[in-house]
Amino acid sequence: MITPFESPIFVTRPVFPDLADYTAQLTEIWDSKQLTNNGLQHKRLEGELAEYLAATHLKLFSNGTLALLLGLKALGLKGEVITTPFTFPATVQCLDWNQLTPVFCDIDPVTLNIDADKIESLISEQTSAILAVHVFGNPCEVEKIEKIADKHHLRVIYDGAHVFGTEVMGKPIHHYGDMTMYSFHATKLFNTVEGGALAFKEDHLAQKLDLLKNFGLLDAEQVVLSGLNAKMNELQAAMGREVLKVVDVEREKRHELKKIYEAHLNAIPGLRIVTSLEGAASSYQYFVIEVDQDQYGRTRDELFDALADYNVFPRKYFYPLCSDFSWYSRLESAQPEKLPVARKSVQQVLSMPFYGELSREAVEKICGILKELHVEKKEVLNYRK
Ligand code: T4K
Repeated sequence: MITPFESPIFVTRPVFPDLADYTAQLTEIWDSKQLTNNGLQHKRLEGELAEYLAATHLKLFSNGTLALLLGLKALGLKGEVITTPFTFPATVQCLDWNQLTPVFCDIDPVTLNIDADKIESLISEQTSAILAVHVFGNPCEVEKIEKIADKHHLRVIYDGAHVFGTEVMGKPIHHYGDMTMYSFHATKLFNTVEGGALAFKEDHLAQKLDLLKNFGLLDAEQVVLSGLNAKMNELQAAMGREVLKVVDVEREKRHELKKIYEAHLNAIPGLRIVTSLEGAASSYQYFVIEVDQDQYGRTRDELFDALADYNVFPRKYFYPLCSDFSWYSRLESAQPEKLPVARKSVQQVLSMPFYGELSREAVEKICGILKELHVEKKEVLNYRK
């Protein structure tokens, strides 16, 4: 048996900037006496990110969830929103908090993104938008979704929590749809510890979002709408400015690790690498496999448990399906038979350790472990007895 790792290997590790550089930013914050409420660091990061991502408008938030929640609010959506059951709970919880009803659409078996070909049949008179997720950093079929939305006069919002800096057909990914949310959580390729942003094109949304994230305060004496506190503070913004300096290096390191995983895993029966559609880019946010029990000889859950003995701790992103949340049990679109692909994938996915600090040797060893744990067909018969 391959010897277990000495220390635990997690699904990810945050990107840390140079400590001395961050400390220098902190000194500036200390001198300025401004800790939050649209200070200098906030203004600078907003500008730097808009430039880096080539966004017409970009607004910062205290986290990705509040960015999405308030983005949906700013668009004034009503009724039903077609979305995916295969996502982090935040996506659909943002609909709940806006009194919008999710209509769950099944997913594509290759990318695990919403299946664009199944959206149209779910549109009703109540539908106001499509909320799609670029799952694991692999882009949705943005052009197909745009055509459907144009035909039926629907808004399109992307949960782009996983697609920082990704392009589709030579354009920044937020070019597609009315609005894209980015998450800058510690576990994301680009982080501000906690944080998020909205990228959008319509000018009138800029002031609305500024108001929504700051209690609806127009000035010290006028409250013009019902908002929330969703502001990014100066320490977060300064962290982001330093992480932005190293994010390209991080992406390149992950690119190299992905190649190593691919080279080894393609030879192991029953492990499918979740990929982008032909020709589409990936953000290198997660490296995800699907475990086919018949060919691999173990279920995903058995593999997950076995990896723990080697001190390897992947994650079952995204398990459970959002459509299985108890409060959706009466929704027709949440019924298990309506979502066969999502239902199968949710039992098979495993997000493997994937972050720049992980060494080449560690990835090779993880692949060796995956090979060691593969059970040959004749062994499977004995194993299951
Ligand atoms: N939409 C989608 C599609 C999302 O995936 C997410 C968030 C959102 C929306 C919401 O965006 P935010 O509001 O979060 O900006 C993590 C993250 O908390 C969450 O941001 C992320 N998606 C989700 C996929 O993963 P957990 O509960 O799995 O995280 P946790 O704490 O178990 O961390 C995973 C591993 O990372 C740990 O085993 C060790 C490592 N880690 C983590 C942290 C926080 C570290 O080494 N250091 C750290 O500081 O949710």
